[in-house]
Amino acid sequence: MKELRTQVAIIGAGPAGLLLGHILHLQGIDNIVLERRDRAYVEARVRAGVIEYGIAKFLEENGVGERMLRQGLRHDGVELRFDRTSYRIALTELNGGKPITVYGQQEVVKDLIGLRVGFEAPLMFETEVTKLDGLTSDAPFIEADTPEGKVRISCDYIAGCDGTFGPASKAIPAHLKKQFDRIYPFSWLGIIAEAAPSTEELIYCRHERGFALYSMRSPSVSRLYLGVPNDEKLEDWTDEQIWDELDVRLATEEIPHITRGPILEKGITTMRSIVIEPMRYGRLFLAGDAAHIVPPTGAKGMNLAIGDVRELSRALIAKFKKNEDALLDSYSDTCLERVWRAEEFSTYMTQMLHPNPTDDFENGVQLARLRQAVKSPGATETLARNYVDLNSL
Ligand code: RFL
Ligand code: PHB
Repeated sequence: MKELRTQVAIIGAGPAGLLLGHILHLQGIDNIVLERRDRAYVEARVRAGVIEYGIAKFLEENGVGERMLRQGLRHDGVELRFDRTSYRIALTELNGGKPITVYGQQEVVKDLIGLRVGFEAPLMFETEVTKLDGLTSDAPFIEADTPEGKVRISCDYIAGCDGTFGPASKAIPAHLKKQFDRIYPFSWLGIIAEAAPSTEELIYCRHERGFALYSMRSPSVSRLYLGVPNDEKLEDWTDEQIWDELDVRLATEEIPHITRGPILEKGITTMRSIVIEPMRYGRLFLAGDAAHIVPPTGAKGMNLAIGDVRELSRALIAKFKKNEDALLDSYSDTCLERVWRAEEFSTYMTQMLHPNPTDDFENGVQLARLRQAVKSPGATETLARNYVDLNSL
């Protein structure tokens, strides 16, 4: 078996793993990023779209903002729509001038991979980590399958940035780990279409037939979602049926029909919440989806992942540069406070926007919450602050 040595072994080349690797590299801390998929797959994976204010600033500070600043869309508000009426939440105005940025996660990933390849820093694709060991010793290691055969990497620390299904969180012994779970009875059917958005700002819509979200990626590309029951099959929807349903749920006098165009991608995402505690076991640190999942209604998943990396990079830099352990020791608690806050906000947004076909009491409560969100200045401000900058509050 081939043997390698590094200071930090990073599992996963999603936004969390790539950004952590990039920041450590800038500080001269050796690291290897291992990714089980190939580069084309990772760069094409369509996911998040909304970047919080403080998270966008953090990307800029670390030299990852150049294309985001040029091509990302600055948004100053979002719309909540229910009872066939639209209400604008003035995000920037309610946040001391802070906007959000709409910029696709796969673009962030492409930018990070471009930087890493440019620096010739180690990034191994098609390399699946199969074992993590020695986590409570001072000589942890991982083993991985690469296209050239097995490799063993010994290191000082391991960063588990390997998403929901990766091996890192499973390496924490069951009796030392708690997992908090919630699965929702609905999913999102999402499309990306080559169609000019009919709206300038995102629209979160509660319609009695189900949730709908109007988002976008550029002046010529729309990103749209429909809330559907969990047993819904993608094959049961023709493109025309998807557009028709979006029209029904999102139509208003101003936008009677959504601009249609060729659908480039479609998929179904189940809605779930997960928190794993703690986010550290010995020399293993979890970051991003490896430690927590939020339903996408609050647009928090990638932001939380980057928030974790902000903490973890600081902690590792303090350890390697000044031999200080304090930030590593507080990492899990510091992150979990922010994570639970994001879970709360994502639950709030999810619950009030997805009508319940079998419970009209629940529907009454949802509408009361939505009315409060748009009519009570305190509630509107809280929503705006959480939406724009939760990870930096
Ligand atoms: P990722 O992106 O899942 O990356 C983990 C990587 O680890 C690799 N991996 C392994 N590599 C080597 N060996 C192994 N054994 C491995 N096992 C796994 C995987 O191949 C993968 O490349 O996790 P990361 O970096 O923590 O990033 C998290 C985000 O991807 C996620 O939270 C967001 O996409 C969530 N999300 C949203 N977040 C936002 O902040 N704003 C949004 O607007 C937003 N919208 C969304 C979303 C997620 C969605 N889906 C599809 C779940 C909308 C949707 C529809
Ligand atoms: C997206 O643009 O993909 C998007 C936007 C807002 C969300 C979730 C996804 O809450």
